[in-house]
Amino acid sequence: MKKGFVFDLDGVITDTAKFHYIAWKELAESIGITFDEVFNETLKGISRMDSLDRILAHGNQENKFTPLEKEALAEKKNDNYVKSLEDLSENDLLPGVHDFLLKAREHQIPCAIASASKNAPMILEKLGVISFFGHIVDPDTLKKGKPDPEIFIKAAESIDIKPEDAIGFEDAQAGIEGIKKAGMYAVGISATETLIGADIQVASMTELDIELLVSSK
Ligand code: B16
Ligand code: MG
Repeated sequence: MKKGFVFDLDGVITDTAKFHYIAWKELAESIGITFDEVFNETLKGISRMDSLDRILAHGNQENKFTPLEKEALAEKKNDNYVKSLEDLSENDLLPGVHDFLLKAREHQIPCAIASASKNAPMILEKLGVISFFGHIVDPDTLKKGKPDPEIFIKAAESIDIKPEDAIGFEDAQAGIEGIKKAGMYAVGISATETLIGADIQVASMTELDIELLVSSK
């Protein structure tokens, strides 16, 4: 029997990837780096500074900026990103998410968030679902980002669940790898990509049966 749920945010609870894309594209193009949706896919689940490093390497500019200048670039991107989230509301929850969270509450299954996003608390507040989560891992407290399992282990422990008794929900390959390294059951959520290593994969949360899921080995 599984006893707790750990959710990624972007791509699982809501789709903020398109807003990240627009903000990174604007930043990249302002320093002469071309940026497309294919490259954007490689940034899913990757922290803000690691994303910037990947973008700079993609444009052969990895040694062009000092650490302070890089901080300023990341801040500029984040300011634009946060502005684009102004109208985010419960209408932006991905299909099946609200029902699934209600059922988890009915079954008294504790839930936590394991997102690389420092904006997670603000986003969950705007989506009207923050009260469903017992804990949101602060990415600033992590030594390593996904695919390291640290964020998933911390999330499970924060709701008093052993990783082997938890189910993790992820849309990104790096996240699935982290969940499996943490010793958890992995639910992959993607309609477009095959998530290697996921114990099951669905296109959206509407396909999930909570009773069946908690009884999985
Ligand atoms: P922020 P997740 C990740 O969210 C996004 O997928 C990734 O594109 C983003 O760079 C990262 O959060 C950091 O976000 O700039 O808001 O701190 O999928 O881990 O929920
Ligand atoms: Mg994600």
